[in-house]
Amino acid sequence: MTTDVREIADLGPDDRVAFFERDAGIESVRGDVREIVDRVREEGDVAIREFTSEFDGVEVGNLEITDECERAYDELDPDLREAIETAAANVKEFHEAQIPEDWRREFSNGRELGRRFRPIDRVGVYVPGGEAAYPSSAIMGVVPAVVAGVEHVSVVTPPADELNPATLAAIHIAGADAVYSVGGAQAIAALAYGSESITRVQKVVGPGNKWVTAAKAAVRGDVEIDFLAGPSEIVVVADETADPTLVAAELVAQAEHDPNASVVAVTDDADTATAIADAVGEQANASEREDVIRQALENDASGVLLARSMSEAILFTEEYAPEHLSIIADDDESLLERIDSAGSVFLGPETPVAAGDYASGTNHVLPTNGGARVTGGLSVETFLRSTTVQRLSSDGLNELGETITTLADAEGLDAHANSVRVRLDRSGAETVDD
Ligand code: HSO
Ligand code: ZN
Repeated sequence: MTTDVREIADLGPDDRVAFFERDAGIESVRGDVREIVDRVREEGDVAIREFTSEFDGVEVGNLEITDECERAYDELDPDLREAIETAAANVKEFHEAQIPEDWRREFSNGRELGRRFRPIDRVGVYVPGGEAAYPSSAIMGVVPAVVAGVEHVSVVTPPADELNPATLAAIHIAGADAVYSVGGAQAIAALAYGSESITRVQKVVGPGNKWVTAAKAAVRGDVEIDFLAGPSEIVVVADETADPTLVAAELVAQAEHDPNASVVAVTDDADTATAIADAVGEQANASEREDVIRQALENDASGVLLARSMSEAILFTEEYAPEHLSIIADDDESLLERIDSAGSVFLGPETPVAAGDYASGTNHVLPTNGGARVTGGLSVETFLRSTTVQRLSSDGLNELGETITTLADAEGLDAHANSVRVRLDRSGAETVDD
């Protein structure tokens, strides 16, 4: 297969929509998902079993498989077990560094304000199964919740005649409290509303296919969710110093995830662009997943793009707001300074996205479809809530009194104003007039 180089300057309005207004592609299943969610909500386990039989072709016995995860761990190949443990340890270490400190300080005389952070009590993590059964995703979803101190972490993962042992072991290593064999929209509904077998949670996180994503959209409001995550995306920003083979390797790696993945290289050097396009074709042809990769490369939001300058390359990237951004260029740090919208950034030629996908410690559950314009990926904060705390001294209240009563009077809320005046009267401070 071959890939063409296109110039950013030549992109038309349709191209810009394709690149910048990507959507999660959940429209086609929205109606069906609504029905599944409603039935699970009303009928609990009965509906869960029925949908599992219909969609997964499995008659599940026990929905809970927590013990199976421990067994899979015990029986797993030691090298694979060690790799999962190393990855989990690095993810734990990086996420521990994110735990915010509670704080309180005096902002002015007698006006002390602060914030405290506490874990959410019960969360649910979706761990994909089937073709996309990734042990790494179990680590990325569960470890930050455990690090945040969540008391009960439930995992749902689709059933199969033969569950992926590495994924089960990873769920165990990551520290989940309860694991259920249910997938798709029915799993999200079960977490959101609870059933006879499945504990209702307060927040649902994790990546999944379009059924899972549409279900997260459907339950949002009744339960918190992280964000809607679609197929993988990458933009590689490269200058003339970049090795085209490495740039192509990054595109092909994310392309192999999904026929709907979006992969882009953007460079200001025409020869580099051509060499990247050639290398992408060669590497795709040599890949075991050539078919998936080819479809991803044909996606309207994929391509090798030639910019007139690195500034134009950065503007494009910023507008794209990719899930992953790799910068392979001489002055990568100063280019990074100009980027605000990217889920996770990988700097330099020795930093493949696969490092973050698996083992360096950063999280790989990241916003796609431009979500990076408004949010980051999973982190410890995803599993925390914050509370503000304050204490005023009588001096502090005296200082603020008039501001409060003036605003309360303006809002016609006399009791609010009075709650201040009774205190000021009692402390013998100067009376605040109406
Ligand atoms: N790149 C994917 C995550 C992943 N990669 C899992 C390999 N396994 C989405 O960020
Ligand atoms: Zn990946």
